Amino acid sequence: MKIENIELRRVHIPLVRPFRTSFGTSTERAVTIVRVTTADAEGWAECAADTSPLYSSEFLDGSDLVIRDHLIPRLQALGDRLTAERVAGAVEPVKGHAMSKAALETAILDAQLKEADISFGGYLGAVRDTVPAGVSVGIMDSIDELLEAVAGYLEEGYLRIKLKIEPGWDLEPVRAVRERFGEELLLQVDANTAYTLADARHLARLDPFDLLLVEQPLKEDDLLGHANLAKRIRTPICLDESIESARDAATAITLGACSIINVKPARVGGYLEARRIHDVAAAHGVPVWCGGMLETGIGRAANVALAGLPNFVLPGDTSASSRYYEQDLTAPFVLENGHLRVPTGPGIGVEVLTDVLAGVTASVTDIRF
Ligand code: OSB
Ligand code: MG
Repeated sequence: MKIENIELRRVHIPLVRPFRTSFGTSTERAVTIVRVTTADAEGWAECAADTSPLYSSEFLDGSDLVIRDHLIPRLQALGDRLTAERVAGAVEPVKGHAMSKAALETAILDAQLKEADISFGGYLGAVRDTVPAGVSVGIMDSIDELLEAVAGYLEEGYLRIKLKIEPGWDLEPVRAVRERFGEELLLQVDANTAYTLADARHLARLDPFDLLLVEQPLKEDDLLGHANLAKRIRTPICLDESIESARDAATAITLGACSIINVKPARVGGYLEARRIHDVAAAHGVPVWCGGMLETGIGRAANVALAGLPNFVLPGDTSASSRYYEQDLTAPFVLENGHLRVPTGPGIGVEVLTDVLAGVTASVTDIRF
């Protein structure tokens, strides 16, 4: 495949409401949109890195530099042998920077699939036309505010609620949501590494609320801690930040550090590694679900396709566009009976609204290939 140009475009899009996690509060999504141009196609992707390195060590300004100065030159060195499948190998000598690598690989894959007239879902092996949607609900100022937000999401049809938790905002919000919305509600929590093993007894107090899972309670590098915690609480442990590769997934599962995995293509370097994690987990009988990084429609389209694979058996954080943005960068993803439709067109299967994109663009860097 012959690439002519790669455009890196920084955009800022306001969130419909602030999103607070144990590591910080976002009121807008800053994102780098990657556009790969070939003779016959245009490929799109977004870099999920945040402006500050709080979720992981990656951050957006660093990511732009890594893409420009360290990743793209390695792809240029491949010459005509460049394919999406060869991207990960070519950039492997660069340590870390999974989100930057994922953005490049995904944009190239999108262009490649468009040239071949194949959809992401078809390429990855999706077996569903629609995927069940959950929603990730941020930490709020009060329980009343939380209950009102959850009620609104349930009214819209979301099939599963995930509450962000941290020390001081855990048992009470979970109890309140469980009491108000009943035991049938699919409910889970995400701590984003906010606890330590010393909190095991406290976390065990979540057990009576029959949560689907607790996501990433401990530090990302504390697999043994998670394995230990798993023996001391009944709520299944799901890992997010800890799992950066299929090898990590195999290690974590073997150690007993998790019994469920949140698969985020951005966190693991792209959709090819994400699919390998899906496969490793399936081989171990470990269910997975598709996480998110507040993606625009560009990233969401590919995530929804991934969530169509057979072992994505739990509803994902793949919410409708309106959960995040007043105006998305693509036609909005909308809930249909609590589900999102897997795009069927070539590549990511959605058109980028270039006028909208232009309106939210802060800067553009063109890299002739
Ligand atoms: O930990 O899953 C997370 C958003 C940004 C960074 C980390 C996380 C999240 C979410 C929201 O929980 C997922 C989404 O709706 O895209
Ligand atoms: Mg998470």
